[in-house]
Amino acid sequence: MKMPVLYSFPLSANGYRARLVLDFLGVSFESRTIDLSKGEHVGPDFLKINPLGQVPVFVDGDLVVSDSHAIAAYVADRYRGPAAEGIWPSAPTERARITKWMFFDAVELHFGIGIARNHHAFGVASDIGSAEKRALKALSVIEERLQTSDWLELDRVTLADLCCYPLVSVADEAKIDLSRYPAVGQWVARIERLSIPPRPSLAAYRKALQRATP
Ligand SMILES: N[C@@H](CCC(=O)N[C@@H](CS)C(=O)NCC(=O)O)C(=O)O
Repeated sequence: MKMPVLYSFPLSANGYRARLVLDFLGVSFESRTIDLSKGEHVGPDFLKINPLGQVPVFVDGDLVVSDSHAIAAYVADRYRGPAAEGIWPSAPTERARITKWMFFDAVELHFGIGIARNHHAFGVASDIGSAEKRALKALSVIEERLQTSDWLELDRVTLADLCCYPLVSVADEAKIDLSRYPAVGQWVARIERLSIPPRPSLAAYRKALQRATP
């Protein structure tokens, strides 16, 4: 059977989300880099895979899944076992509680922290005031939730946490100070104690590029 392929870019928080879930579940996959800085995401070959020109994309046989949240849900259904049941339980009520946070990430954290990070770290022009306002509001909601619970839903780590963590983890690159959100900081540390790949980091990426340049 052919190994599934994840198309991604090391600095992409969305790509990281897909990789995080795949690694958490111990799924073997081939990793292919689409270099956004070189415009490979809008090249004809990649546009055939995702006409939106975005990473990540997960290709499993004939199936092509774009969007990190869709990939997370798919792999947790496809590679069923105790770990997948833990992070993505079958009960509709539990799924609804988790899905709510996956959409919260895709909308509130993306248009808040994600846009602010693109602005500050990658120089993408945007309405930074409105992105920052949205980011702070979303972090306040997470902070309030985590004041009475270790995890966003249920009594353990789930896709709710694994999907919201990537953008929260790069808040520094969005020039957002997490020290104002102590419960969020403790939750980040709790997730980082799990066996997960390191978060995307512009500084680490630049260092790696320097090392690779003769
Ligand atoms: N909702 C999508 C968003 C994907 C996305 O915005 N990917 C960015 C990289 S982090 C991208 O490919 N941007 C290139 C572009 O939109 O031109 C997801 O969760 O995967």
